[in-house]
Amino acid sequence: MQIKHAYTVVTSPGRNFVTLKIVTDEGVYGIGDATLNGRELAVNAYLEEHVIPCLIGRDPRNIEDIWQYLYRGAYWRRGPVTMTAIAAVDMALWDIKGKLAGMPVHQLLGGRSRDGVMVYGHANGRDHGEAIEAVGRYIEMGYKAIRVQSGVPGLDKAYGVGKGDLYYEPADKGLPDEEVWDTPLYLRHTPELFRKVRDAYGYDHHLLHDGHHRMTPIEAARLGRDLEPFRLFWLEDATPAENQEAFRLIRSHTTTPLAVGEIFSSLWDCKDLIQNQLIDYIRATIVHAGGITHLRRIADFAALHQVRTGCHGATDLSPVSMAAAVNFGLWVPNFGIQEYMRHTEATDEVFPHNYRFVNGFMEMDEVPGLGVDLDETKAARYPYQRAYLPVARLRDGTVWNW
Ligand code: EZ4
Ligand code: CO
Repeated sequence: MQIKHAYTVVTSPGRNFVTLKIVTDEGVYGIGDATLNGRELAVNAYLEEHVIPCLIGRDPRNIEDIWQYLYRGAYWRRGPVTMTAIAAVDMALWDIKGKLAGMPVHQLLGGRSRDGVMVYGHANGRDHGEAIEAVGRYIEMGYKAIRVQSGVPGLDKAYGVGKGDLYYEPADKGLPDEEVWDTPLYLRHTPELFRKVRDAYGYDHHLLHDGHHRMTPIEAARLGRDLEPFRLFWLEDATPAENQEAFRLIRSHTTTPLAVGEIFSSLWDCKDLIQNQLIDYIRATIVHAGGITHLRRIADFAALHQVRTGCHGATDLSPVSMAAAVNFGLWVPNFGIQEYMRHTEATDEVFPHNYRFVNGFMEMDEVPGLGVDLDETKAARYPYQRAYLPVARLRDGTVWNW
């Protein structure tokens, strides 16, 4: 069996997605997500110019060999563009293998460890009142776990506050927007937000929060402490993690569980965090960390250190990624939680899928492969539109972490 051809599809049903399709000489095909928010065309060119020509003629069943060929064989290792491209190939090959076997990918990985994967939704509002109301709507929808983000009085914009109710999308068309950020203001208002949410709804639901890299380690330590009475499921991206040592300081001050890793591209980004048990949840995800083949390695290493998975799953990860994540989450023994942001209806139509939200959990049937497809006719209706994530600056103009 050989890979006969492969190509990418760029589509923008509300936001940009890059999808790789690999077709075999026997007609079986697989798809993989290759979307890197704000840098979509870099991955597209990496695949078209440098990866696809090397795939033609290879045996698509040799997933591990192709992974090693693309990782070691490039000489230049790691990095988000490379690892997203490798992930797209890897996902498509697992999809093909599942279809050949007549089994879902979670069966190939080792079968089901659970019936469904717990997901968390995104309640947010321009102020505490709106955010608290939004939490109520997520509880009504059946969510067991809810991330809460609110605007901060005195700031025009804050991370995680959407324009509409259900479809949070951080990227904007055109060149990057710039937003002003003020950490002391945020630190003053955030514990109060969680006190009000607990007062309103009690302690029966898991609450999560994303600091989105804005704090220094000592600021994050303070927030973690201040949030302890409200029993968070996790505080995410408390501080940037290029320096993995930075988490030691946060860890030594607070028992609020810590999650990090949505921008990691390999095990090497989280090796120290995991082996020193500086975090509780690893958020590395299939599409940005080298596919199922590599995320499985990260998860197995994490399991040795009692760190559980909490994969990224924002709207910039396509339904192909979500289908892969649900398969992975059904299997992985040290599963923690899966992020889930609803895609627009147009996106769901371009990517018909089997996974579905049932009472706080994502479920899927025993369908061969990943259980997701790409409708290329519909995809062609939505041409690429340049879009970027915002850039943050402090009040004096200094560029900060968005
Ligand atoms: O900002 O996916 O936890 N989720 C997040 C996301 C990220 C976007 C960046 O592309 O932090 O909203
Ligand atoms: Co995040």
